[in-house]
Amino acid sequence: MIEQYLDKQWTKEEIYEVYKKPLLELIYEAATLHRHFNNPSEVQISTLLSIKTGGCSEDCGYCPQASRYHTDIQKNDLMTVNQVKASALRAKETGSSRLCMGAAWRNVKDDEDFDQVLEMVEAVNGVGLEVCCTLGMLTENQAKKLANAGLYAYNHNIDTSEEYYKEVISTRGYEDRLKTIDNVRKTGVTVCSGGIIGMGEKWEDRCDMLYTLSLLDPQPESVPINALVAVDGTPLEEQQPVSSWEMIRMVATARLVLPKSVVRLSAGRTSMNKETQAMCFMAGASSIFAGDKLLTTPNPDINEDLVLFEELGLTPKAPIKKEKEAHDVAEKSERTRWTRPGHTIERNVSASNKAKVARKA
Ligand code: SAM
Ligand code: DTB
Ligand code: SF4
Repeated sequence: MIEQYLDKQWTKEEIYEVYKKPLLELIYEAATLHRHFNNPSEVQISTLLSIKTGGCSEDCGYCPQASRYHTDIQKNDLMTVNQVKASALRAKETGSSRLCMGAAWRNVKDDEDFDQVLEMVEAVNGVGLEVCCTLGMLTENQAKKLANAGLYAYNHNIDTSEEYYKEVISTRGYEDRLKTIDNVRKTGVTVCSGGIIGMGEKWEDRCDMLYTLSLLDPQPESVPINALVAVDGTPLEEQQPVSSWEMIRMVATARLVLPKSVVRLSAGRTSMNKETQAMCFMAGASSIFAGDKLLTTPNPDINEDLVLFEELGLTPKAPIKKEKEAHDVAEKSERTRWTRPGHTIERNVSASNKAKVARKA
């Protein structure tokens, strides 16, 4: 059974067939394959830290941090290196092996803020955690600088299928996402890329997203599967939550299509009961984001998660040791032209207009 999933070049149709399998059969196959590469009792814990919150120029329809929408978040400038270090120490104490630092930026700029992020990467490395960043689009030089500072992983989600992406975001293109992933790949930094379900996409879009990830060579080391957190004020505020079965099905399909990747059960866990999460672990999820906050939205309390681990006989996975690699960085920063498709997405425009009215009131 396992052989058919190893070193496979997928077609979209084959992924559709996997996604549509009877659920229990799908879970059984995913669980079997999962055991081939992983210790099923170990689940990796990552802590998210929003190092710069809100005020973002982009129009991502799911995101509470886009300044054009009226959402109830606390904006914050870039944190200090000491604040980050203190958070890293706390994360380590509660069993995290990775700290993922997120910034509400469209792309990284070659400025003092980026220099400060490089210092943060060094500081978190010093604490003994795997360091991950998600800072938006990145040039090859910037990726190399992060690698030299000791970055372990870079998170850059493709979010959905190329086709449905155009229904969610107009201020950047799908190709920019792929280009950034490629820039990260040119360094020794591992790639974390996945997406969100529950944004109004068809089930085929979810499979097409997995198809795009399967074409990356090598495939991403980790693949976060987020369930949309529908935040008031965002264009997607009225989306109905995905069902438990859809989440389990998506995790199991990701497990089978990307056999060597770590599948991360990401945003949306506050709406999932313990049994759903247990089925996701069974179906091959082996990582979670822990801590009572994701970037801006709630997440289960760490103590609740540790109780769940105890109940299920799971243990947190230790960090992977990685040496810093030396990469030559070109003297002059390259001129990368990121795209800005700028097409009209009605629900994004309508949410921005509502925000303008709310601001005036
Ligand atoms: N600004 C950077 C970027 O967009 O690449 C990094 C931070 S961004 C918030 C990281 C990822 O979080 C997004 O690509 C998206 O997949 C996920 N995300 C954002 N808002 C979400 C929401 N409401 N529900 C689920 N996932 C979300
Ligand atoms: C990912 O795939 N999910 C995380 C992380 N990568 C950066 C972010 C989830 C954000 C959920 C909405 C919020 O808290 O703002
Ligand atoms: Fe900005 Fe990232 Fe949110 Fe898009 S997902 S609005 S780029 S913070």
